[in-house]
Amino acid sequence: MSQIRLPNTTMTNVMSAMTMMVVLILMLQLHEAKAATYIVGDQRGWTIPPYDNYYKTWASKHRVKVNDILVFKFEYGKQNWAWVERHDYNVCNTTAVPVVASKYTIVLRVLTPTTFHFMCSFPGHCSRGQKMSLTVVCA
Ligand SMILES: [Cu+2]
Repeated sequence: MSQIRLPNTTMTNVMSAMTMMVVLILMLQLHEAKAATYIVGDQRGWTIPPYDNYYKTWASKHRVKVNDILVFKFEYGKQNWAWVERHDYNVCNTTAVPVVASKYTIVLRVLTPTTFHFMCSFPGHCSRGQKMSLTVVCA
């Protein structure tokens, strides 16, 4: 039986290279596992909530990070979704909102660690609590 004997230094290099690969793969998997998907409002989705602070409470219970995904689910024609400026959010100004979507589901991947302001721009919905300020933190 023949045996191939690697010099100790080469063996050490091979071993450390293998170890590094394993570490890199683990890091990639951890990174992948860190990205989470959230359904805003949970089973209730995006709608006029039962009480004013419903979405504020929801936002405070979730630590949304960069690269996470937010899903806004709502009934077409009954709600919509708008990404607005803070002052419009604060006073529920439903005119001149910059982004409005009226599809059934909005899926967003948040890429910036900042505070977002969302609302429904249907008259009266924002003032009844269908609004959410969400601070996204670094991954
Ligand atoms: Cu609405």
